[in-house]
Amino acid sequence: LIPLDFNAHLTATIKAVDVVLLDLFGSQPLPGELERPDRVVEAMRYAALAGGKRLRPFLVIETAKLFGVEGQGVMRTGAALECVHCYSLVHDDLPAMDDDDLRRGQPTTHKKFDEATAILAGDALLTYAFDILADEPTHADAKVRVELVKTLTRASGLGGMVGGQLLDLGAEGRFGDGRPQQLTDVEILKLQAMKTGALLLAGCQMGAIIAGASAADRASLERYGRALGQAFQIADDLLDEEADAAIVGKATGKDAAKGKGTLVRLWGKDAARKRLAELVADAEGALSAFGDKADVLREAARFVANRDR
Ligand code: GRG
Repeated sequence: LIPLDFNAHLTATIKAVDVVLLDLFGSQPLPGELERPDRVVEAMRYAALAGGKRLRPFLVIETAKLFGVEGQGVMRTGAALECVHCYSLVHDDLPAMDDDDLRRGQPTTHKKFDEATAILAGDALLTYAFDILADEPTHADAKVRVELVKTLTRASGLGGMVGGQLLDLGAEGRFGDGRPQQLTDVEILKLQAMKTGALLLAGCQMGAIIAGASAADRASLERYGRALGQAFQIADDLLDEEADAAIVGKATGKDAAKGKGTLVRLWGKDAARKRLAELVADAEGALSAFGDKADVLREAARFVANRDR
């Protein structure tokens, strides 16, 4: 079970991250910018501030806290990562991708505004993430800032989230003869590690980088991040299965095609739940060097596995 104070902690983090995002999405141009057109600023705020669990910034904040590091730089790092996550959701919802009308219980950005504005708001969120990381208030040492930029680029780009999204669309049959492919579990694990795992792992890596963690501590946190990423995805797929089962007539069309590419479909729900429990245990075990200090991250692993949203 997730203790109540974990939920309270997550809620406090959501509020703190929102304050930072709101400040970053001001309408005053930064040096070098000529103007921030209101419509894009409004769409960025809409996309990034309308709900969301803020799991990725939470990982940055809690990972850095293990080393006693808190404050503006950590918050900006978490906010930058959340900008990339929010951009991915805006673009994923577009008609050319998943074609969704609702996100976080509200109209998707392209429904609320229009497709062109949603594409541009996503682009602006993505590019701004790297501005935030590269700017001095994030860390006094330029080498640390470059490492943060590099880590986020690799997690979100070609060999990370973008590549994973492409593999996913391919598996749904979007680029070939239109038939969904039945992936093996190894292929599913790779796709998911890229599409969703990479940003969660990046949260742990970036928290460790900004805190100046040792190579050994970074390796432990990466093991934690990888297990958490897999657990997140299995939990997400179990939630999707439950949502599908609740719909009379079961999933059809694109949802049925998506289901084929999940471990839950391949292994069955019971085996997936068993694997989920193993992953939580692995995530918890990866934190043994940090003792009690890492209890919040242990609870985060349980939260990710047992969440209902
Ligand atoms: C468009 C390049 C590009 C990539 C999109 C992450 C992604 C790739 C698409 C999202 C599709 C999706 C719903 C995947 C399932 C896992 C996932 C990322 C869920 C949303 O993340 P949460 O639960 O969302 O952390 P909140 O709303 O809490 O921020």
